[in-house]
Amino acid sequence: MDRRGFNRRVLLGGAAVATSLSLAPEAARAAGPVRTAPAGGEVRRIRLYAEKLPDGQLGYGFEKGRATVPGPLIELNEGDTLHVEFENTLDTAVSLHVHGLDYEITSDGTKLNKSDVEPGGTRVYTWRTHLSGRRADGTWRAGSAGYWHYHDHVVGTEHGTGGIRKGLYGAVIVRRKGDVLPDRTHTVVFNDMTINNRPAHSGPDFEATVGDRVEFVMITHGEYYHTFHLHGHRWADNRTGTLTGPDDPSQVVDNKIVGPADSFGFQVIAGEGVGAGAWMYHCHVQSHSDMGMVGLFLVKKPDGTIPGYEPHHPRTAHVTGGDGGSDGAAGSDGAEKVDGAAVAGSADGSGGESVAGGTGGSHHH
Ligand SMILES: [Cu+2]
Repeated sequence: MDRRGFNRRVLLGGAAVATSLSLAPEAARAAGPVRTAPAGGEVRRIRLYAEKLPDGQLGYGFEKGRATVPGPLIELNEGDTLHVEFENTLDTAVSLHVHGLDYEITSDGTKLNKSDVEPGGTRVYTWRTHLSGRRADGTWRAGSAGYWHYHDHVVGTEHGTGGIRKGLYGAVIVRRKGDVLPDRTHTVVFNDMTINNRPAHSGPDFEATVGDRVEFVMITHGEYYHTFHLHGHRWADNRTGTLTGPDDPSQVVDNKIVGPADSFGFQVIAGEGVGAGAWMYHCHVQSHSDMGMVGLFLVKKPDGTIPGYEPHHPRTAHVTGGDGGSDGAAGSDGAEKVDGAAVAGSADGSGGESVAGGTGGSHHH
């Protein structure tokens, strides 16, 4: 059963109990069994397109005409191999370069070794992942699990400066067997002075209901250093963002400094211990937040309301046309599952439509 559906059922059945507690009701809601990542080892194949968007930005998408900024989320399990059948629909050469995963030089995605793709051309990029283990010399080799990302390395300059600036980037998550799976995942990219290439002061905003297990992948690109801060929620500064036990020495933070090409991720229980609300997230470099590097984590009560939140807040009045959010609702925020549970597409911040099908991430406007 869909975990979201399961949660809702638990919530409805247990509402009387939950509201009789002085503790936040979400505690009861989050207490259900968690889903965890399976062992990897599969070989998967997806298509990916580089496209020009109507507003002049550039994006990656799983289907023609469906490109988004950020590009779709790609999820793997440690041990998986992914063949990306990549097509360039642009009028300029473009590429696909990934961080953190294993690839041969022919899948590097750079001009240097001619692993880019000319206009109209195609190329298969192959990414592999591996489990952690001991080398023959006794030293420890890290596994591939982590919050990683992909981007163009060709447009504009030999480093893809122009492509990244215009939106050619996306998140990759490699999970280890047993990692807790979220109800949904959002990609947040601080790119120069924007979030997900959106206009200043226009989010993206992300919706959740109290008790949802929400995952954020945070990536930084461009020219500047930023600090990512989320109100009302904290995470562990380690691989998963989650403590492994009471003695886990990881620092618990609600703010993290990030620079170009950094990436990290974490999961929170929406509103845990603090309840529903329009929780800000923003760059905490003061001038950057003042210039509009701010979005909202809209945590709703089970009845759909958000205390103290005016959906037509002037903050969203800056949004004009095309990319959604002008009604105060979150941008398209589903981490829709396609191809089984392996690859998820998200259209965070683009206001694009959701990919249909699958069992995860039901859209809930
Ligand atoms: Cu900043």
